[in-house]
Amino acid sequence: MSTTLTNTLAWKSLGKHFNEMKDVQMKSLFVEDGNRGNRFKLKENGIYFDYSKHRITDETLTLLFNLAKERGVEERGNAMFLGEKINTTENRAVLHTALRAPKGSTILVDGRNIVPDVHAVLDKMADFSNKIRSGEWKGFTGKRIKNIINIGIGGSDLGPVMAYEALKYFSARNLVFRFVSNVDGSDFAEAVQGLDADETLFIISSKTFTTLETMANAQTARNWALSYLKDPSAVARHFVAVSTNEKEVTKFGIDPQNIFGFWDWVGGRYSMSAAIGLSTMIAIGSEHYHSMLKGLHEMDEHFRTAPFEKNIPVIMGLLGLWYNNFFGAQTQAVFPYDKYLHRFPAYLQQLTMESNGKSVTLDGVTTDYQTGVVYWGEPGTNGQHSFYQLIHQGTKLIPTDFIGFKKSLNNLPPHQDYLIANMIAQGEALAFGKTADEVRTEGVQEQLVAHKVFEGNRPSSTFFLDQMSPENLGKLVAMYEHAVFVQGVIWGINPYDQMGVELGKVLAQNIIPELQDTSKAINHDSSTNALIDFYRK
Ligand code: G6Q
Repeated sequence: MSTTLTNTLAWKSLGKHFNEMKDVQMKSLFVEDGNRGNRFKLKENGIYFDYSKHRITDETLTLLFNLAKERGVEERGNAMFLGEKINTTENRAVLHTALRAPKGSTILVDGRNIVPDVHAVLDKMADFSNKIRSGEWKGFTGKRIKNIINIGIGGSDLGPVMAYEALKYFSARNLVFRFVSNVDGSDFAEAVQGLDADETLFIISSKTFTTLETMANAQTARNWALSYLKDPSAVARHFVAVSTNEKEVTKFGIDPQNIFGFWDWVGGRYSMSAAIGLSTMIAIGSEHYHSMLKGLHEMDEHFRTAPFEKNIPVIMGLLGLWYNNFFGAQTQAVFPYDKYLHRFPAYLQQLTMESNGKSVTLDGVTTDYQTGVVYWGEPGTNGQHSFYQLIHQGTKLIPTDFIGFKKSLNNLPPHQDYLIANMIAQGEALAFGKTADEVRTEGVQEQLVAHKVFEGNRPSSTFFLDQMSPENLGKLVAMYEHAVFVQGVIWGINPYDQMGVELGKVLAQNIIPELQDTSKAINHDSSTNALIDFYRK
């Protein structure tokens, strides 16, 4: 990349345009164009995407699209889909999109078509899932499996948890699913409460099979199971692994037949549609799982082929960048108005922040501009009764994504009307607020008027879908994945490595022996030394 981002023509034009836009009120934009709510919306791929409540005009969008062009978003996207090694710091292809490529398609990595490999694993997962769901798979004592515990962390946990919760409605209700991620022993202790080892299956999900937390939990699970089942050969009936490290998995005692593999071209946080989704498939069955893959693939195709003007992830990514880099917004809120999506914001935190939380470009230069924003959120309407106050009347600008469904999976009138009315009302209130005059006409005492004014002009997007389903979940996930990609390309950073996670891991390894052996000399800074000393005593 020869020109730095801030030297591009498009960036400079956006800077000038920002000066014209920074005080423009959305209210005026809606008055000037009575059709704005229809013009700034897309209905693509079963998603109604309303982006009219943003501080943008047609010119803003044109300039943002120019920026995307000048930074090579399309070319880089093609390179990703074709399996070029765009994760340059790790010299890897980035092909989570291949995980949902239809049977029969061709994607080459180092000259090998990887699509048949992907489908072989999917078939193996389906076979295993069917056996667990039907009771054909028996535990060591001959009982059927009733409990499934996924042990994994980060990308090997957040996707499976989120997807299980999101698709619980479609899950086999005779099976219990629990997830252990934290190295805090309480996580494991609580997960096995009330369960019998001879009815429990552990899925050890770890790409590397070396992660401290997962290995500690896997070992504890092994001890827990064997304290009841006694015979080490029971491990083969109660433990399976999802990993790329066959050697370490086998050492652990897991039958090589029961390893579900994936590849180095799938990043952890992009792996929920790889074999890391095994718990999801056991929960919802292979057919529903394939519907989820279909949804992911449809969004991949939309992103790959739609022109920028009609491309949901492109517009999302650009809007985020507009607020982050020009308005100085620090965070982005995501509020799903659907209880099943309650872990979606947590999932997105990793996807977005681990991907774009970088301050060095692909060329190794420190950026002179802001990159990844802080993602956060909770399901609506709960958030409305807590932190929404700050978004409405606080001093920070917080662009917000609302996600809702027309139909509830649980038809209990009038709940859905109440839920969706609230979602729509929040976007309206954020954009248009309430003026002092409007407050006065309500007869509010003069000394309280200022307190009851809502400034408005606070941006939001609304994503409206038909109903929560495996396919729609797939679409939502891929939509955010590609929006992250768009931003990463424009910022010129690598969304696919995570060097920042490494340092803490290394330092913890140094401190573990110092906690365990109190005679060891400690040579850290005075704060770290004192903390270690406090724990030792
Ligand atoms: C994700 C990260 C990270 C990773 C975990 C677990 O993109 O790389 O969250 O998923 O550290 O790693 P393992 O699957 O190797 O245990």
